[in-house]
Amino acid sequence: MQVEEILGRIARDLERLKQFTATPGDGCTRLPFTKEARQAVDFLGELMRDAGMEVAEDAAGNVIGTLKGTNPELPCVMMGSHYDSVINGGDYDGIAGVICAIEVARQLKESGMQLKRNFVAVGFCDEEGMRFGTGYFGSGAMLGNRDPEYCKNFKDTDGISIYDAMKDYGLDPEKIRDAAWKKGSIGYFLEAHIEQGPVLDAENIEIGLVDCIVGIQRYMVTVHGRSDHAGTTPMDMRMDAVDAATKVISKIPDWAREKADGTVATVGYIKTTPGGMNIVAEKVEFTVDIRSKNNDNINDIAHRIRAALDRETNAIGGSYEMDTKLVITPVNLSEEMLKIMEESCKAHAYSYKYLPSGAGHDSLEIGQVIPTVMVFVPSKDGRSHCPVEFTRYSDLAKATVIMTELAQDLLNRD
Ligand code: HGY
Ligand code: MN
Ligand code: MN
Repeated sequence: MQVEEILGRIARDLERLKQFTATPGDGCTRLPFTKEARQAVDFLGELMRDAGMEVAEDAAGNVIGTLKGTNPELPCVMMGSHYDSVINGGDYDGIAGVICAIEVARQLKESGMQLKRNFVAVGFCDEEGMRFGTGYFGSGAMLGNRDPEYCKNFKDTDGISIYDAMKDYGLDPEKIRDAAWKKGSIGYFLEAHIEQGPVLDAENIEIGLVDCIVGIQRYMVTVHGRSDHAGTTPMDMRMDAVDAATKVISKIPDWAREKADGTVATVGYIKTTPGGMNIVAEKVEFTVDIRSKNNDNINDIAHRIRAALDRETNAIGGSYEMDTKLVITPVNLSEEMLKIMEESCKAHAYSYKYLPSGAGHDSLEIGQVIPTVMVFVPSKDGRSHCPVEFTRYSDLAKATVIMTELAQDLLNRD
């Protein structure tokens, strides 16, 4: 199969998937357990069936296609990514990796090669955590790390819990544990993904071989003060939640910069209540997202945030909560599988580079317990999580070629 033909099918499928968004004309918004998610899952199921796969949707909302091997009792080779997106995001983040997995299945089928192990292509539900502030829901459920209590604990900004959103979508959250695979039944996990950063594009490199993925901690902080009249309340009588919160928020980026090793920290969401121009704010809610290859750095910044919140809320006579949304440690990916793909790159004369991932992925969750590998393709100007996100179909096709060769190697191991 020529790269051009692979490119054509990837382009056809991704162009169709671009239509499944809640914000047409303003990027991709495909949140979990929504109409757009249902449209994408149904279409992915169709593609998997057309590729000769047995298709199922599991109790977490993942869509799973299986190409049967001769020894299905052997641990499978799984490949996939997520079909959900951020709000007003791009058309390639996650979903391109799901399409690459289905294209690998087509390659395997068309090669006529007898496969010992099952090849499993997966579209994961809610990797982003955009709607409920969490992350890795589908891949976490597949590992047995999600239960009905978890589903009740997290709510979206409309106050709808994962639990209720699943019921509205047609899933039974009480059965979420059914999504878990038996320990040892997944032998290897592969993921193709856009880089979402500037490195490959700036250096004109076609393939990124990802050697590690940063750890992440996410928090929702709520600072409580007291609402008062903005004009008549003297400054030393105020319990201004914005005064306290901003003194903490303004320090967070510098605490990350001080690490000087690629550690990052972001406050992406801030909300004041009641939010009136002439009212001293009684409440501020803000998110924190801390990432590093060095887990001690993440813990240190989280600790410094807590200490600053103690200090600044005491100073106004207020209080705070710092709710943990996600804690996941950094992961090193499989050197053996990376080496096999490095040889493929050389054989096909694809330019390549080893690099870390500053973005989390389903591989971050799965790589904690299963041999995992990721391949990046360039993101134009390094832009992602925005409507201008762009990746060439030809780069996705090249990633598919080397991942098919890796899959063929793994699928025939005893
Ligand atoms: O946030 C991330 O790193 C990824 O895009 N979920
Ligand atoms: Mn992603
Ligand atoms: Mn993303």
